[in-house]
Amino acid sequence: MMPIHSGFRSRTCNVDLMTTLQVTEDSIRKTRELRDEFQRFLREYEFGMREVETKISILRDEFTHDHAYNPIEHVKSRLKTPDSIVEKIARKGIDEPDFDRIRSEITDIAGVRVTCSFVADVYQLFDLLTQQDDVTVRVVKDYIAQPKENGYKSLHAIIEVPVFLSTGALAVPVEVQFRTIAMDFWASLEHKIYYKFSNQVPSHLVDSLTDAAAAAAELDTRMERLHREAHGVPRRQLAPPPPPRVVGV
Ligand code: 0O2
Repeated sequence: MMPIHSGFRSRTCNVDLMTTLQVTEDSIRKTRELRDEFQRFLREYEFGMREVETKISILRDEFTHDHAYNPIEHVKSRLKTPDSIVEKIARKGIDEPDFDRIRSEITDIAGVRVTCSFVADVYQLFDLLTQQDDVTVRVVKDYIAQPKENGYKSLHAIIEVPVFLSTGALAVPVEVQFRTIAMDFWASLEHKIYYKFSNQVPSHLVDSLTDAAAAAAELDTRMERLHREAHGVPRRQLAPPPPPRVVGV
């Protein structure tokens, strides 16, 4: 009796085990495929980011050699982390995200931040980059002309650049943020403060930050005036004053 019973039990176990193994192997294969697709997806953005970095660095080198002036203080690039992409998917309420949906709705997966010496440089670089033939401007948010309520200033542009892969050309969106050193200093401190207080910043600090933003703007104006006086740069040689730009063109 025992062996038959055991045999029966063991057959059942084998059937269960086979089913379990099949499911597991299948899910492992699917997970691998998803991982590979996600890596490919992120690589597109990395390539787009590199194209923009190259464009900026060419402009910087050309300025330095031909105009004996470097309007760029520093450039930083970053790819959004998978966690941060997932957070943004949730924040935007994207119910059933697939790669196409993420591509069309999350446009700041690749980001390049260009920190310039003066406000005039910010607009000049923006123009020099966005007027290039292979660059398509999708959205401009001019938080310099229209600062955010908390005092945040920067000129944001979502641009599309072509990336040439073995499979053909691909237009990749890259968010480029242009700002001055003073704006950058303020934004980075504000970011750290919000992080420290998990977004619940005491109101007196919020007020101080708003004051500091005004002080940073005043510093920008004074430094640019000083620079102009010291170098005898007449106004007309600098970039033309920025036209008011519509947020979310
Ligand atoms: P991280 O880590 O810098 O990437 P949208 O993308 O249009 O749906 P979003 O993301 O609000 O909406 O766009 P927006 O207004 O262009 O801002 C995007 C980025 O600008 C932020 O990226 C910050 O880098 C910066 N930014 C905007 N507002 C502020 C601000 O008040 N303070 C600081 N310090 N930075 C700001 P992420 O995705 O928040 O983060």
